[in-house]
Amino acid sequence: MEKKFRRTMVTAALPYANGPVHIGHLAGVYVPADIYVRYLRLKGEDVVFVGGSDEHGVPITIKAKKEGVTPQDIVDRYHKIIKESFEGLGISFDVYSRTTSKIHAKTASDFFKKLYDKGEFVEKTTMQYYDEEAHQFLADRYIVGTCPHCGNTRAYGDQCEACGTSLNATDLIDPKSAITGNVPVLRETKHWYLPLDKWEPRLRQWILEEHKEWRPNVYGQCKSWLDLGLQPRAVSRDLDWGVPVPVEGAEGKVLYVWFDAPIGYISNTKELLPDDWEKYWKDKDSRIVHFIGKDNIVFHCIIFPAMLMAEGSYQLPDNVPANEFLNLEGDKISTSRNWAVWLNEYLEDLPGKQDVLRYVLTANAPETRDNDFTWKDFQARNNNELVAILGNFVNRTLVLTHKYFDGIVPACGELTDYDRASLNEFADVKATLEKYLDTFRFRDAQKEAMNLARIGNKYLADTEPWKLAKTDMARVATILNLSLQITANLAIAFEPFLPFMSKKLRTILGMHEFSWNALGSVDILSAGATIGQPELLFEKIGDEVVEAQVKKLVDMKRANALANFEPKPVAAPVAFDEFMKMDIRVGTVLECEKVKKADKLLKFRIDDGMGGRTIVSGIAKFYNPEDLVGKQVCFVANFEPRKLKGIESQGMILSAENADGSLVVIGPQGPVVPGCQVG
Ligand code: B3M
Ligand code: ZN
Repeated sequence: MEKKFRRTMVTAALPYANGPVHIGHLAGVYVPADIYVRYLRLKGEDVVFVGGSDEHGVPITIKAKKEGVTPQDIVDRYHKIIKESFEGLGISFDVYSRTTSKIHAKTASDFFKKLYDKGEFVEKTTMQYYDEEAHQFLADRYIVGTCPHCGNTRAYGDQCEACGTSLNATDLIDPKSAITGNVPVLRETKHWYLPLDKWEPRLRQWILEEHKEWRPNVYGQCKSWLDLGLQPRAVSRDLDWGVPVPVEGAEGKVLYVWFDAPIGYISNTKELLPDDWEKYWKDKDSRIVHFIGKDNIVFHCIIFPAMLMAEGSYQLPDNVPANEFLNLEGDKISTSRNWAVWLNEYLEDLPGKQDVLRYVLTANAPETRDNDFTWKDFQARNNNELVAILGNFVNRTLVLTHKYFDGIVPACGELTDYDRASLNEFADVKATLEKYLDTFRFRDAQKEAMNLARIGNKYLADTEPWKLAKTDMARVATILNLSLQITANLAIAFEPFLPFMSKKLRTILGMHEFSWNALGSVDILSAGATIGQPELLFEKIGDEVVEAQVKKLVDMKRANALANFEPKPVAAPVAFDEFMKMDIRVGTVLECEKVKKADKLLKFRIDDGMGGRTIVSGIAKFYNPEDLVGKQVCFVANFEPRKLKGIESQGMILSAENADGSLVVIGPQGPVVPGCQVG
């Protein structure tokens, strides 16, 4: 299957500049892309890694409106944060630019113009929603309404986030303008459409026949899109933020963000290589690889390729290794609910721990299915793998070299059978790593690199050089020479994954030059060379660190829920008589305790002024039982008794459900004699 390519263009999805990037983006796109690029560079291949911020589109203008600033202010703010945080994590873009750059406006505009001049677009006048108060058409997210598929009342004009269906604004039930809340009217407007149907046969052949090696999730999604049949897609919008449509009579219209964004890859390459960019995109012996998340598959595998086919002079991507999603603590990552670990905050909260995050995200990479990030697992992987295996082996080797040989690489003597067997175990590490990396299996590749450290650890534990030091220094020299060679192998093998650790280790080992080709060999370090002072590569992470992170998450989610609360619609009316059937009383809590084997339930003994009663209530998650003793509560006194976990509950304690789902017990504002009625 391998064709021989002379150069590789690697792109990573352009993040929207309307918020920082989070661990979901990193695990899905940027960490794998960076591993791949570092690997190719180490092999000495010609590779260019292109990224940038996606600064157009409706969400950015909505955010700007909300904050009372311009869209440019928003993208300036987040472009800076995103760019700096990528640098902080060692994501080694050759260029990280933005779609508001001049060069991009020209590239995207020229691209459109070329297709326009070739007659590749279909012009259509259709009815679209218009807000008469805001005097504008309501593109994409400017329309909200009820999803016709799942009933979500907050679906957008382009997509329902609850069920994932992509929508047309006119599909929505009960559409409203996101700007004014008004019911929009329909007005005529003209747009340009790319007839995807025209390219369908070629796309089918190219993907379904010629790229069977693509990941099953990518291939499968493409197949289902193609099997549904492709329709013409509008590539312009009525909006004042974006690249203007370069056609007479198109005032007030811009290119659709998904038309200009992928062209951003090309613009950014031009910015980096003004004279040389074309060969990366157009030569037959160049290869293009797009790293993206699964929600971007259709754009990169169908729409952008159709644009490139229509343009005519570009190569199509060779592979699109899209990942599935990463969840966080068992819950879907969500920017709007603030359920995310933001990269910029991580770098501030856990300074110097870039490689730990990279390691954990790769170990849990959602390559074949959605995966979960938890802080407990983060801690365990750091403490049990990075510290206990990799750090421990390297540290022991360096410390022993200093102790017995004053930090000079000792000469290797004759090898024993055991030495040979150990060396054999990692003889094919290079081939194995390449097999995985070439096929975008980064989890397996990282595991293989860690295996090398395991072999080293076992070798030291089995040979016990510290016991031989008094009797057989020649043997100690051989053991440490081999251990140092394994350490040097680790510095190379881990460079794509843990570049900060690798650099530190190479500095200590004095490996000023190093290459992928040396992997697997045991003469990387020469006898007599000086080794620097040992430094710990990784430190243990304590419970308090991860607990603080979990607390931060929960607090953010809560604050967000409280701030965005919308009351439920009021229930159907009830008559006074009906209401009066309910006998609500005030009581004083005499005792309160947890119910065994039921994590939600508390058992109350209540002074109800009538001899007392027992009530079981599902509020255990929100209260410490002892804090409620002595408090007055309201309860329904004529609620039919029922058994909960074998306890008869004689009533129901009233509580309010807060916006975050927590329950707050209701009681009188001043002291009331137990047994008095509420009404
Ligand atoms: N900005 C969508 C996203 O961040 C979009 C990617 C563009 S890649 C050309 O999911
Ligand atoms: Zn829906």
